[in-house]
Amino acid sequence: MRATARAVNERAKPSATQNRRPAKGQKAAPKAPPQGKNPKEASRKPAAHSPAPPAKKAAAPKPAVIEGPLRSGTVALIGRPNVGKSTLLNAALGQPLAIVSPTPQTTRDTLLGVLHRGSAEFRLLDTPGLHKPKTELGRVMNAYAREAARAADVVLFITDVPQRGHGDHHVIAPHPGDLTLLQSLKDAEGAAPVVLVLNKVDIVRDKSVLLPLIEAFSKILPFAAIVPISAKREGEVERVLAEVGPLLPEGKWQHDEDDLTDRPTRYFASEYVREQILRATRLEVPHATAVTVDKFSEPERGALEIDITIHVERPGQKKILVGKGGATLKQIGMQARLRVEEMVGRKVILRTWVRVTEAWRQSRERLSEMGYEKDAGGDQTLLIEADLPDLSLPTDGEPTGPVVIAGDEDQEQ
Ligand SMILES: Nc1nc2c(ncn2[C@@H]2O[C@H](COP(=O)(O)OP(=O)(O)OP(=O)(O)O)[C@@H](O)[C@H]2O)c(=O)[nH]1
Ligand SMILES: [Mg+2]
Repeated sequence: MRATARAVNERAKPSATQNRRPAKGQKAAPKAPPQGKNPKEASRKPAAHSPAPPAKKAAAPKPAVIEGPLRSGTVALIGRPNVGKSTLLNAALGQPLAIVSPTPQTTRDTLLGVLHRGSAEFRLLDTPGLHKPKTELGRVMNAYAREAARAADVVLFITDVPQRGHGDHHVIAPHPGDLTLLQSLKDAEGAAPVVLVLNKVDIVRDKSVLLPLIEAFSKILPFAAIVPISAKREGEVERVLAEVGPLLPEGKWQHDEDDLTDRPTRYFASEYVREQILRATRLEVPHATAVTVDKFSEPERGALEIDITIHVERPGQKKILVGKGGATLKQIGMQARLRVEEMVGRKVILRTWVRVTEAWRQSRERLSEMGYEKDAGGDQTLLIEADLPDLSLPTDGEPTGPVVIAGDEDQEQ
């Protein structure tokens, strides 16, 4: 029996109420459908937050229909930084729970998102992008991802479709980092089935590159399925869920249909401040920033009060964050407050301070104080940190696993 998502996320145990979808106008959600009931109806959850509309609306596929016995399992979203793991999680949940940005290493720890489709309960675990770490923080982030992969019932390996060949290679080929990561998945004993998601197909002009790429990937590992999608196009994630659902172990659901995550509101308050910092600043500033919650008070009535410290490593970074006359910090605080208010459906008072905490990314002690614990150690041999190997591709072996081709490939954004 594998570890559950709750066990993976034990660092932040939620209260019973925090475990519920923290949304405005929350209604008692329908319970798990008895077997045989129309799974389409059962699977339609009202989204509390609407996802951002896609740049160009594609014909939305129907929600994935998973029939048969009740299933429930953990699905680890694994991959290099910036490939779209958090975007995929949000698309599946139908709301922007996880923070997303064009800056690699946006996600710093695991985030559970629960959803149900027909008879299947998916416990999706977003993880930090696996990378070659330069800091202790990077090592902790990798450990989270490795542990999530080790404990998962299904691994969703996500990659983005490269725009160009790597290095001297002019042909489009799997990213060298993917080769390393997939090889370690292959070497792991008793490993979970792996579904490959080729994300960002919307930015590929010449769709004819997709088939050779799929073929190259399928020689690396016997994937249960390979699904090219654009996580940004409405509904395309449903094809991924349709492939993953039947791979989940049979068993009773562990969550109600209205459960969304096991992280408490204070976690999202700090994440949404970090999200605004990612939007407002560039280069090393977002990477050198950590956000901690000093005070979180949730009175019966009135506003929720949150005091937040933003840690940076150098006085120059503090200056950038605060901005002229405090304008940048004010904007960050205001936008983050609106985001938390939308989530909790009540007024929020959010106060922010900026503090220089030198070299916090290299200090185990500081990281632990900030909630980044390397307790997720697990099997260190699985998914070793992604050293970039040479570009030689395995040439033997036949393609394996079903290949699901995007239905509307001709639609460009
Ligand atoms: N064009 C396009 N962009 C995408 C797609 N999916 C994600 N992105 C963009 O890619 C960037 C990275 O997305 P994230 O979801 O933050 O990626 P991630 O894998 O979670 O990144 P880390 O948390 O850093 O590991 C963001 O700017 C997204 O908007 C897609 O299907 N198409
Ligand atoms: Mg992410």
